[in-house]
Amino acid sequence: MPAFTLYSSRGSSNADRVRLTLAEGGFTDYEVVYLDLMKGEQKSPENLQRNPWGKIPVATFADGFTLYESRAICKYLAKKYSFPLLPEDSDVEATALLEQAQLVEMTYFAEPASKIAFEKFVKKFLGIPTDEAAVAEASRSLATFFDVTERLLQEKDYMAGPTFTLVDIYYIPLIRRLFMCGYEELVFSRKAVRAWWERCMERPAIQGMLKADEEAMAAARK
Ligand SMILES: N[C@@H](CCC(=O)N[C@@H](CS)C(=O)NCC(=O)O)C(=O)O
Repeated sequence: MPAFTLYSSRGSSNADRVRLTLAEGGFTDYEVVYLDLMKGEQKSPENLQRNPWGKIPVATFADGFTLYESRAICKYLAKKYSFPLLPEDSDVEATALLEQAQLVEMTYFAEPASKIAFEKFVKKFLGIPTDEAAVAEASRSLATFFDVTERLLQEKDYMAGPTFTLVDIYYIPLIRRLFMCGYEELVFSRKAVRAWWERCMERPAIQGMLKADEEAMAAARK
């Protein structure tokens, strides 16, 4: 019996955050159950029981423990299975800096990035017109975010400090989604941000998972 079940949906950036964490931890003892978001399966009574907000990802464990919110799942898994993606609890300063970096990612990056992904990716897919004013505002916020990050990355190699952590993983799915929406220059026009991105993309586990996903998508299109 697998250690836990991950309720996911194909192509979900929030679920990919969890899958990347597991890939980095080299952990494969889990099963994935895909819900069809277009059919509204995330709002089924069974999924609302798992996650009252009616979303994925959700992780359920054999003992009944259930967790939703992708970043909470990532952190729990990293702690439970000792993935080397977090500072030691005894290092209170490094732990506080990780917390700070996590809040920065959620507040100043994920908010506008999700807005753009929704307007330019999800709405396009659903055939709904894009709110260009919302996109323009989110683009300005993201440019400011990457300008500040460019300065911060002069002093450190990764988002929370000198080593690769969960926070770096948190960025990857939404940055890839921004690339799909034509926003590559946000990363590639900034030297230190670009170097950080390349460091992340060179990691074998991340490379392996993303390559396998691309191959699976290409095979599904055939
Ligand atoms: N903050 C949540 C966001 C979860 C989320 O929005 N998931 C999307 C899929 S990527 C979803 O379930 N959307 C369907 C819906 O909102 O009905 C997390 O990080 O897990």
